[in-house]
Amino acid sequence: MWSEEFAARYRERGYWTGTTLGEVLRGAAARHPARTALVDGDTRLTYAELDALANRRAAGLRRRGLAAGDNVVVQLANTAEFLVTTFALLRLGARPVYALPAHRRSEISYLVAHSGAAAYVIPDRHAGFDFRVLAGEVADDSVRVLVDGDPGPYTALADVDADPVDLPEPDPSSVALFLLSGGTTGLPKLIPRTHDDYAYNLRASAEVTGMDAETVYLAALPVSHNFALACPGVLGTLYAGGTVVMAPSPSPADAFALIEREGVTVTALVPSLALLWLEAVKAVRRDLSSLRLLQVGGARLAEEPARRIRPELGCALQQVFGMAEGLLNYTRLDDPEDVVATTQGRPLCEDDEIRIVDSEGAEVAPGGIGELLTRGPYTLRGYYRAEEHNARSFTPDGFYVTGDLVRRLPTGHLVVEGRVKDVINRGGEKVPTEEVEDHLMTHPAVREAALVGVPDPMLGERSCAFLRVRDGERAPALRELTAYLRERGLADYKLPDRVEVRAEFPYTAVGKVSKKALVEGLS
Ligand code: OOB
Repeated sequence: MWSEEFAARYRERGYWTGTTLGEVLRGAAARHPARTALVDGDTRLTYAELDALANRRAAGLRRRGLAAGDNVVVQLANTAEFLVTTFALLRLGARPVYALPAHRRSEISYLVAHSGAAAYVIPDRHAGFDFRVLAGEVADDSVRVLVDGDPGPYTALADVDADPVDLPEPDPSSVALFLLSGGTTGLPKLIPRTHDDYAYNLRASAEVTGMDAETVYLAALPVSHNFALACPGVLGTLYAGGTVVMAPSPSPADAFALIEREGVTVTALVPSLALLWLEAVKAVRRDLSSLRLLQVGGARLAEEPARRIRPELGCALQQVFGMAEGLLNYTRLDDPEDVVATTQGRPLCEDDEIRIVDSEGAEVAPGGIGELLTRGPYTLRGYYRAEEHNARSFTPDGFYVTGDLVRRLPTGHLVVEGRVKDVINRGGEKVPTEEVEDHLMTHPAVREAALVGVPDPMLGERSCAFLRVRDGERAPALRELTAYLRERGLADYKLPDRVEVRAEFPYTAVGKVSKKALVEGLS
């Protein structure tokens, strides 16, 4: 957490206002109770209704034994229930740990154990998968399983309901929720976000995208991810008094129909989906004229598609270079077209401190490429329960070491040039190589494994598993390998796209596998 000195500075400058995230909804409901807050299929909730549901759910959770300070793994898709549960937990002071819908036994069992979860919230089924079966595998009797839909042997969320009670307001400087890190070694890390810091995050983001009560935001990306949650995402939309429209998927078929039906004005995509939309818009005859702004982030957007957004989708583009750890960079609505097409934006806050350093930690010359370090009012100072890892991820004076290689223009805009961290960015989904390699290495035929990103025109990168096989063993084919990893409970997006077998691996001078040489040897 931040020192008193920094906390005082951030309060004094008005970033931290002492508002809790629960109050964000309460305030909006007081200002415009009758406006539509949320659309999910045929469900439409006004601000007053959403606020009241969250209060009832909070009281219901408390009656079932949940209390302030409890951690709760939430794995819900883009549904109304996601927001009701989120605000109920926030008001209670219980802390959501946001898992992605794609996560499976390997990820969830770790999250439940690492957070010491008191509860696990799931849909009954989603995208053809039965989450109750997963719950049976990861949750022992100490973890209460709450189900949106048919509960099976567990508790239905709909029954977690009671007359509202007065709950003490959580301390605004305390942890409100946990996001998952996409960009670290080994297992996913938990990022603590406080009420103060996350409220600033969503408020300032809503301002920088020009959100107001007329905004209709389409949640196309998973709302359990920072981008669609609070940059400005669904929480920023509610703060501004606009309407959140939950999309069942980001496919052009689903999304375009909702844009037309609900008059969507803003949405956010990863670059691979933006490419897909650009292709689909030629064939799908839907009225997208309400769309004012498309945010694109999560991975580098190439200049060519960036320049096609306005003429072909008929809306402005905003590039977003962000991270669950905090720092957000946005191109501004009044930036020149060239800046919007060729940079990944500039920091959200004047007090986002940026350092760009070489491998020795010395600042590079202005305009040079180096690793981005950052410190500021909404950037974490340490991961949850990860002392050893924190020693490597932060400088002694508290800068977060992002692992991203950037260059800064005289205007302050950043261009992302690459990365030094060992993560594959597969269309915005972050594949932590070490985690997958550890799984690969458990395969009986595998002696050594290296997961490497290879360039891909659609996703930016795909993953290739390089294997050395044990003497006398047959190399597993891609299908066998992915089946094996699935069996181990790994999320689908982490499965290798390709397998290559090598007798020997190239090594660097310090004896590490040279992933660079492996990729260069590919045909
Ligand atoms: C977003 O958050 P995460 O935590 O899934 O991933 C962060 C990492 C960054 O460190 C960077 O490596 C990469 O994703 N990234 C980009 C990028 N935006 C994120 N790389 C190049 N260009 C971009 N525009 O991905 C995220 C969080 C909030 C808002 C938007 C994205």
